[in-house]
Amino acid sequence: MTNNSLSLSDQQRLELYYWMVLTRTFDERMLAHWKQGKGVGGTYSQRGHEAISVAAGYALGPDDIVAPMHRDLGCYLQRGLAPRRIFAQLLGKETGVSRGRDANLHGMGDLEHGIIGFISHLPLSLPVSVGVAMSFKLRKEPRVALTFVGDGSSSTGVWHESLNLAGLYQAPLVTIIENNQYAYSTPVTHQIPIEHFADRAAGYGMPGVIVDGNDVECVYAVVKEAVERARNGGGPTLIEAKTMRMLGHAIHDGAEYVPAELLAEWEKRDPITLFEATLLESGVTDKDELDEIRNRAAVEIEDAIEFAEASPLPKAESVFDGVYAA
Ligand SMILES: Cc1ncc(C[n+]2csc(CCOP(=O)(O)OP(=O)(O)O)c2C)c(N)n1
Ligand SMILES: [Mg+2]
Repeated sequence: MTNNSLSLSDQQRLELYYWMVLTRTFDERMLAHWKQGKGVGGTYSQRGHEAISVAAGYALGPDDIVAPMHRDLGCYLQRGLAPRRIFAQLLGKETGVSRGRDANLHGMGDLEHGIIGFISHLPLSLPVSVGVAMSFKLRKEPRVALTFVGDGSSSTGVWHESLNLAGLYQAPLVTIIENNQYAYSTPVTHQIPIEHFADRAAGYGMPGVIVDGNDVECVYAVVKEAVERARNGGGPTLIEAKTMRMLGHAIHDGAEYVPAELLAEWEKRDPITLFEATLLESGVTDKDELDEIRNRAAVEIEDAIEFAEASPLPKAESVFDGVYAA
């Protein structure tokens, strides 16, 4: 595992903490909402993925483009999508990101924030991101495309074809495999004949880096280094961030197939708890300030829920708005 030296200021570390807590709070309130029968679309918990999605977004420059997936709520938030718009999206409201066309993270993108809408058919955000990266290269723009895939989606043919092209053309691309040990009910040990997904990178002529996906500062350092290499003409990087999916595939899935001991082991390595300990031990902050940040996040998410609930559904006559081919 890579353990790069830290290059973040105390202020930046507190910002990372805020985004992680905001993501966790959103996630917990979203699950509670669905358990009360008030949810609409599919609901994928991000629990355990906060360090990866927040730190990766944080490592990008303002003009870079990111294509998050269904475990990357932290990246959407960190890149500037307001919690109000995301909660409204999940309730299928007119004020949601896709204006009520989908009550899901699927399709949730906003190019004003440099976010490509999530393509549900996994891992189709990857070939699109390779294309975006190649457009930057051909136009000689110092910009980078970053995308995420799950461990399971990285075993499809299109994943391999895309990485091959990215390596061949030296695309300014950073792609992160969020290895959360499961693809729905299939454990990684039943999926690939090698131990590390990152070892596949050699076959595509790019560096493959393994990082502890529950250590936000390590994720930041590794992604930042890859982003700057890509920006400076050094080509693509494959990063494997090891973590654990702490709940089922989606809210309907109780994940009884995941051994309780495995979850208990990973629970001890919760990314937010770990980071809190680091922040306190290194004297960056104190308990009062962490409480204040958590309260701020809670207020923001309650506001988002109130806003989303009070928002209207889209009007039936608007159904063809935005449809440009028939
Ligand atoms: C081509 C395709 N097949 C099946 C699905 C249904 N599906 C959505 S997520 C998922 C599991 C993906 O596992 P992984 O890539 O490990 O991501 P994780 O959910 O664990 O983050 C499946 C089978 C899909 N979206 N696209
Ligand atoms: Mg997975």
